[in-house]
Amino acid sequence: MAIPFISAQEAAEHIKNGDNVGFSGFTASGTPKVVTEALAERAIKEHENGREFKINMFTGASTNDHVDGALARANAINMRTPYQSSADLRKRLNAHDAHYFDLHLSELAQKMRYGFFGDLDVAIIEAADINDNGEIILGTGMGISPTIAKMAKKVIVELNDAIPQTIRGLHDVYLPADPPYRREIPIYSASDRIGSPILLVDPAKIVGIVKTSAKDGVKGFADLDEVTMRIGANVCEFLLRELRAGRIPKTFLPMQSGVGNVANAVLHGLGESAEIPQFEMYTEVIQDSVVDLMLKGKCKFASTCSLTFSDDAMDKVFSNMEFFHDKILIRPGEISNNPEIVRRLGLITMNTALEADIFGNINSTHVLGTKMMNGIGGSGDFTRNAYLSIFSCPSVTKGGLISNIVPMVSHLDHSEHSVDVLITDQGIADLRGKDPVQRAETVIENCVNPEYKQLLWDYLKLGKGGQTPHTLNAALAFHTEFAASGDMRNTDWSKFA
Ligand code: 0RQ
Repeated sequence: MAIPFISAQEAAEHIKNGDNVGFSGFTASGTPKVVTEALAERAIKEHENGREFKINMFTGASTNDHVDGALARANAINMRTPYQSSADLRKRLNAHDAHYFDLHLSELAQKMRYGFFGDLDVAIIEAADINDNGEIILGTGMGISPTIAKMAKKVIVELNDAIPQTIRGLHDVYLPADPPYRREIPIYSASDRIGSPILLVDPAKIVGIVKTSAKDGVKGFADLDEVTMRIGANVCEFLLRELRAGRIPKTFLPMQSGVGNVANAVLHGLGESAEIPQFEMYTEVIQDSVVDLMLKGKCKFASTCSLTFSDDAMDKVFSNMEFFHDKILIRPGEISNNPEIVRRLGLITMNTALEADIFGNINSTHVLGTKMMNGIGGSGDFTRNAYLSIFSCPSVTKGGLISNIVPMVSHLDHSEHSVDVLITDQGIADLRGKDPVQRAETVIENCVNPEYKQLLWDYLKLGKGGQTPHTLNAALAFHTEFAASGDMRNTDWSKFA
């Protein structure tokens, strides 16, 4: 029987208050765009009529404004996991209007299959194509799609004709068996294909197809500023140093890079360096810079969970698929970020910190210790298992009122045990093989902004010994000082002596 075409409003009627709902995609790429807008309108009407209407949301990573933005504004989210970057949702979860729990992106799909979060009522999946046998060609991001397609009682498909049909063949849909039957995931190099280009969904579960033409709407990048360029240059310098010393093989190793301007600057810098050989990427997101690196012949291959490209870069790729089709694979998040593969392939990982402490611990998620920014994303999946893990951040933020290097992080995402190198606009701190005091000396000397150097040397001197010589009542003084006077530079250690 043919799968019916339905309106976004009809599709939204299939979702009930309290339902667990799974979403395709990863970042704005491959994420649904119209059913959630209809759902948000419905939630607003229900609330106006005095009825409760909130859903529990499971996504690949962050989404787009049609999903997190619209549903947050409608106050239609009871629970949300695992990563988000919406200003409206951020407000809701920091106010506990929405219950948010953060976890490593590679873990969500398997934890859903293990039954940790209950049944999945509905999956909303964006497709570039679908037939009546339930064979789906996914959009530009895969996320948790294979798992939600399997688990959901009902599936709604958003068929998006803005996705070029030339995307066919880029996906590698694969579901690992669950313990005790799991075997090794047979990826031995970044370009190994292990699954199918098609996602198969039981057609009996598909309640309807909703048509859309909305683009992913990924924004392009701001021009690189001086701080970002200096961080990028420092990361490149460090990698070259490692290559020359033979600690990175001459053939190089696959790279993972996070999202944002710094990641973009680093990749740009690698592209400019004649000494860096051709390399591959095994990562969760590829951005515009990777398209240029491929065209230049610098990046040979990218395994990813999404194509987080601006419209221009997307057009460049999809109008030249003869060139790109054997250079990109889009995988599920649990494979793109899989710790087993990260360790096996020996990835060089590059992620961004909100703040780092002098001992090498990293806070990637909580602004000033309490307010959630985005979530841990895939940074932990990669960092913990890397061949070489690098964190970078600007040395200061808010014009110097905040030092991003502090005595003790106000929230811990990546511990000292997982961080090999810290890089800021000021320089490079290689933390490998150093004890905590040696690490602190290296970080203060090389990474801290001159306006905060003396303050941090003085903090180190306050310590009365121990493996990690913290002064516990002073360890968060930068943060309490910022809360009191709005400027961490006013911190006065004499209060703690
Ligand atoms: O505030 O928005 O008011 O200007 O935080 O800071 O410098 O613009 O940083 O956009 O590169 O994001 C860690 C959040 C960095 C991101 C994080 C303020 C600062 C600004 C943002 P404004 P920037 P970026 C791959 C891997 C975790 C997940 C991850 C992230 C705002 O990289 O979410 O790595 N990482 N995933 O002013 C108070 C500090 C601050 C601070 C910055 N120390 N204290 N505020 N800010 N430092 C991607 C995926 O997993 C999908």
